[in-house]
Amino acid sequence: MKEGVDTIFGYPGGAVIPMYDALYETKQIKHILTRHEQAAAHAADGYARATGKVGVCMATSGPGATNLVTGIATAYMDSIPLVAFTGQVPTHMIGNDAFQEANITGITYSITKHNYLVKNVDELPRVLKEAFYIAKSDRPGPVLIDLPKDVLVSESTAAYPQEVKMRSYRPHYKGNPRQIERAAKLIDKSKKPVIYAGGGIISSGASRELIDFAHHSHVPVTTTLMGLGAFPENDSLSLQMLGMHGTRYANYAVSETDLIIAVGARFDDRITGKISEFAPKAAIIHIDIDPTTISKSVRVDIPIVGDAKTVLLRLTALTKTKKREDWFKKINQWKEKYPLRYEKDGSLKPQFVVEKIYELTKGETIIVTEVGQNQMWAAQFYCYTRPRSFISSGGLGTMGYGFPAAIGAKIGCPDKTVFDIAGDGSFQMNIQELATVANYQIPVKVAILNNGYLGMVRQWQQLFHHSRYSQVDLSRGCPDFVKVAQAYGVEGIKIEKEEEVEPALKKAISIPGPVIMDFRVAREENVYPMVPAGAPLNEMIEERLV
Ligand SMILES: Cc1ncc(C[n+]2csc(CCOP(=O)(O)OP(=O)(O)O)c2C)c(N)n1
Repeated sequence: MKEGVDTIFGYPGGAVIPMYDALYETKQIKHILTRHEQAAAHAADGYARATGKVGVCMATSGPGATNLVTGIATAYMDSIPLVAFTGQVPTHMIGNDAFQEANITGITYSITKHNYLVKNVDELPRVLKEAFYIAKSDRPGPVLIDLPKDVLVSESTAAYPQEVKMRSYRPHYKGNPRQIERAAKLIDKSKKPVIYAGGGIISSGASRELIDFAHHSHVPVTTTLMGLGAFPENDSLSLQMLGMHGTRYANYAVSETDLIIAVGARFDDRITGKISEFAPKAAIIHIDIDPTTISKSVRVDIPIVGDAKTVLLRLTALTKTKKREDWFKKINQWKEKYPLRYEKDGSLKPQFVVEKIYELTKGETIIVTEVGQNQMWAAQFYCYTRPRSFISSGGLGTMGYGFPAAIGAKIGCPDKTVFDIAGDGSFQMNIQELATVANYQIPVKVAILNNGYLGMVRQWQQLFHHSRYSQVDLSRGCPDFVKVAQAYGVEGIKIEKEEEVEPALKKAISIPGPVIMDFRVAREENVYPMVPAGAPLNEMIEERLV
């Protein structure tokens, strides 16, 4: 309560009964009982991404704790602020292979920003204060607090600290002024600059500053998957997403640019393509709050360790206004020649479904995705204009993330329409959460782009393994999703033709409760453009070329 927590997503068990006992009478904190601990972690993560607050989840010792692991790793890879509470066997039994004992601090060592095993109840107030501070400050991330049962039932008079005192943890927010001046000079000199913006813009709350800087200095902006929404995609300066399934014009611009201004992005391999040929003509300015990301995979000319918001404000003040007409002429030619597109052949295309969702939901909507082709189509064919409007597992690529994360997003933002754009494979990974949406009547709208395949894997097998479709056909054994939804008391709609899409979506939006939509889409549709793994960014393949 002292940290402003209003919701905990969790699942009880023996070791955390004292925590659940305390929750029994608490009115200030709502507990959402998921049907799997993995879903509790993803829901807390979705809540954090949608609201900007710290997400909180809780599980019992042993299997409860290990079930959180995928969710914690997902949050870690995408720098999402999370505090995970786990129960632990009593302190005197730790190390004895006690019933439901797992060394969860050891297991999560490499996927948490920090973790604690609390052995004395008097440490608890300090640990709690630190955990929330560490989770949300600097480069955010998950923090785990392991609580042995005897500690949970002990009493303490230790006061809750007013502030955090940690000598070894001092985030740098301002950025080195001399480096910022050098960067400004380079930007003024550049003829063909590109801003490459990542999720750091969103966690720093720096969208406004990014828009102002880009317009002031007249620089085109491409974002990563994590950065979608950080810069409005309907802005004339937007190149939309870059990388493996980015737009042709973003990838061409990055391959041609003489200056990359990377902000809150980490040069992930899905962005750079063949690293030795990434942005071959460019100098690189890298602005990031985390010094360990700098020059990690790509050589950087001007590193600036600092908060995106603060540094962008300074850069706007220090740079001149420019036109860069030739550069934009070229970019606009690419945009005209190579728009995102798909073949319309009368069948129900997944891209069409995403376009329709956009048409009907622009505005106060949050799009959450699963992983695979559905995720890429959701990224490509919906136009994101606001931060925190696109929620997806980027770094870890966790199938099963979307549905529970959508639950968390909706709990955090009850006034927004929340869609989970899903694949049939991913949805089945946390399908049990139908019980959670039914129980609390959480009005999440799930649009399953049902191709009966593990579509993204099938696409790779088709393109790079001579169409040898090995273990990707989900059509046999696929349940009737409408009937499954109905079995949980949730509304289900099946859509098989283009003309049914709009009425179905309108109906789903108008229904006050949760809805599952089963879109039977063209089975072998592929995501294009595509940079094959290990190829340079400007070597994209498209349908008509393969
Ligand atoms: C937990 C997990 N297991 C395996 C994978 C590997 N993987 C990536 S995409 C994909 C296929 C996803 O299929 P589906 O959810 O049906 O979506 P589609 O690609 O068809 O849209 C798989 C298996 C993964 N990302 N996550």
